Amino acid sequence: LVTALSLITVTASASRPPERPVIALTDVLPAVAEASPAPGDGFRLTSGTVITASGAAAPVAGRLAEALRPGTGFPLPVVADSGARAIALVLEPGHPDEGYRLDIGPAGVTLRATRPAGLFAGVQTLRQLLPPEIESDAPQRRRWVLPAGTIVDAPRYAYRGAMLDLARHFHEPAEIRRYLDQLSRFKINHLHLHLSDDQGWRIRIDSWPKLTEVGGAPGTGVGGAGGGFLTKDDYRELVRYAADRFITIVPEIDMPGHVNAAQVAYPELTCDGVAPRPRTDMRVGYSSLCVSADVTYRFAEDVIRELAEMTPGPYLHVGGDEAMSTPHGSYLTFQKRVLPLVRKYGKIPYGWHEIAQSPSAAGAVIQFWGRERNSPSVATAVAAGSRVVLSPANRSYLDMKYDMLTPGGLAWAGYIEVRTAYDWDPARLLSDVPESAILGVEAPLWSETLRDSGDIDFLAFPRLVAIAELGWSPRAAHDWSSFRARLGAYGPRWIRDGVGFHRSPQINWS
Ligand code: TNX
Repeated sequence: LVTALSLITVTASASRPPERPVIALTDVLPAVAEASPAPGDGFRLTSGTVITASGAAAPVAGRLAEALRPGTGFPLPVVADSGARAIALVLEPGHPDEGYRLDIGPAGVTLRATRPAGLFAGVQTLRQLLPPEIESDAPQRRRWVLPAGTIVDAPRYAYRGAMLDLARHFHEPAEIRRYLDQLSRFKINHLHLHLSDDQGWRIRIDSWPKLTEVGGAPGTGVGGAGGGFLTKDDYRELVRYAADRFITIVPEIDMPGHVNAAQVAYPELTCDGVAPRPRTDMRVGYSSLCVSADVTYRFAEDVIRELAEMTPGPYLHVGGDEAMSTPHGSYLTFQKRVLPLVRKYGKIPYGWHEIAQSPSAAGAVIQFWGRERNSPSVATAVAAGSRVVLSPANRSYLDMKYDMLTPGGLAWAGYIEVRTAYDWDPARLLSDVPESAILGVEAPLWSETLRDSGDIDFLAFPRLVAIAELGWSPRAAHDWSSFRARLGAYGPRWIRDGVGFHRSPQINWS
């Protein structure tokens, strides 16, 4: 009888094609920390596959199902438990923060993490292990097979960010949601919104209503095109949308420079009380709040309080860059009063690296945008307990042109082709700052030349992925030829997803 049964099994398995995956376990962006492929069949998704999850894992399972249903046409119900062939999402202790373990075999898939954020990261990996047609919005007739084996993965840095400048050109909530969707694919977990600058003010502040009535009016922004601002409801909705994708919104109000739009709306924010003219050019460094005036600190406190009230995330960014019209002593006076206000409203102060010149920046997060290999003021702040987010302009600025021929973008920090964005080590950028003080990396996208999502796509992709890999993957995984191959293979996903990425000549796009 035993022999007869095994004969039947052999015949049955010989009559169906092997479940051969088309993607290897390591073909993931950003690179996974550890992958152990297993010989034999992978897991085949069918119309009978179910996703199991309970409690806090259920919403993440819902996101997975939403991602896989359109391309497969399968129902993929999310259920509490089942004996059926399943993709199981399990929350359990013992995994690192945001880390996960993914086991794939012919009988099923198990994704384990300690927190829902870890499951979500694992879901992004799982999506990339299916063929690119999975990105289609209509059912594709093909086999859907995941490669067999185990992935154990966790981020190198806690902070992996992107920044979008809404001030120079406003971007509608729908465009921001679209960017959030793309960012979440690559395990980016912070979106920094640059909400005010010389050309415009983009977030409603109830106690200073003219900020948006004037500073967000039509015609505000570079070139005088567009205009607009986020209402408080828009902002809260974006915070929620981002949180569903395990992304924290970091709001920035830039002070004491970059304030021309605020001063046009409220001339009392200048020292002579005279309103400056609205600005639609791209110059920087000419505006400053009046450091000796009390109204300046009422303004700063009101803005910080209202922003803190609608921001659940831990950080509040107060700019501080390029204050070329604020004398050094005044700059220090200003930061001494303003940085503690961020703490007063329960947030961790965050600013561009110029704030490190102020002793009040102790314990703040410092965003380094320079190029130097050492920065004495940043090192001093680090010694006083500050942590650093790295955004070197000549590596991570997504608004820099790729090369001489790039339409749009700027070039003051140099051209940044994909390899330039990829080939650096966050642990070694600042020789006088220990790696333990590096909170992570961020890729800023300033919007002087950006009008719409097409412009965002073209400058952000593929370079954003290079920064995402530097932030997520262990240094041992850093490898240009591997990155280049994985990026080339990702092209068809972006095409299906309608993302107009730069076809970098450094990459063989498949
Ligand atoms: C510098 S870097 C700026 C921004 C500009 C950007 C353009 C930094 C903190 N400030 O005001 O938009 O260059 O690349």
